[in-house]
Amino acid sequence: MERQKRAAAIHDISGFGRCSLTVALPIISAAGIETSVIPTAVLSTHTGGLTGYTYRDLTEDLKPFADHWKSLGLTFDAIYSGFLGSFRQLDIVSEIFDELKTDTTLIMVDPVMADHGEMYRVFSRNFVSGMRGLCKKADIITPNITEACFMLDMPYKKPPYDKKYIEDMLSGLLGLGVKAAVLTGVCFDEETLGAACMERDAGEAQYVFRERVSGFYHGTGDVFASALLAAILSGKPLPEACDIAVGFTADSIRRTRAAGTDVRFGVNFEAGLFDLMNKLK
Ligand code: PXL
Repeated sequence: MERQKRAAAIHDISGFGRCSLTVALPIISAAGIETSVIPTAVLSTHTGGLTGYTYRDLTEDLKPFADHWKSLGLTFDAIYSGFLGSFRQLDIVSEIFDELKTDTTLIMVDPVMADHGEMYRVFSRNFVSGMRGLCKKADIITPNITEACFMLDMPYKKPPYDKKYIEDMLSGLLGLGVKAAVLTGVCFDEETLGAACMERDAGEAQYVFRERVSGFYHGTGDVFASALLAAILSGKPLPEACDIAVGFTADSIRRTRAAGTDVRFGVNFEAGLFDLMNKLK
């Protein structure tokens, strides 16, 4: 039997609202990958449109978590970071990458901090340069268009986009030193939405689209990135992994829209896990 892969996910736990660890853990685990977690903060809900949430910052716990794992000799096939609970965590997570990675560990950074042209309320603009630094340590990064614009100092434009804008952005992201960049929220028309990826060694951009569903559904970036990592660790080449992740995310959004669920409650990815498992076999 093949050795079971092991990933570490470094995100917050938002108790309600399907994002970060409540998404990453089930999706990566469903792919048969052992998934360990380092929680960056514990909130009652995410911060996107819900108010009155509790917020327990776990900055002081991150390094002791990693030190303990190191003392146990644990190794990881991937370390995947997402929403960080404080500015200081940018440096701490960077140190954790150095501490826990081996020659074969894939480092994936989702630079969660902004969307639709604006920073998330909990982050200030000085978070951007720190996140750019963290991205430089990654093998693969998965920003949305807003995050990519902020990190590259490019002007944010409203969709639809043209190829030059997207490919300049992908080249700029590769210029940070990563092996691969995956850009989410890519669209060239009103009907479709998807992702674009570029690998340092392949050069050409690859695109994946699905039919667009109207509305801004919360947590879809985390659903996408988690499915992408699950597919990569299952041995899929990056363009195929992107296709699987875009399909999984689009299906989750479609289901949620059909049910009339509040967009802040996250998407029904749960009903798609069986399908995802079959695709990853
Ligand atoms: O889905 C990104 C995310 C993760 N975690 C928290 C968030 C957000 C986006 O708003 O607020 C706590």
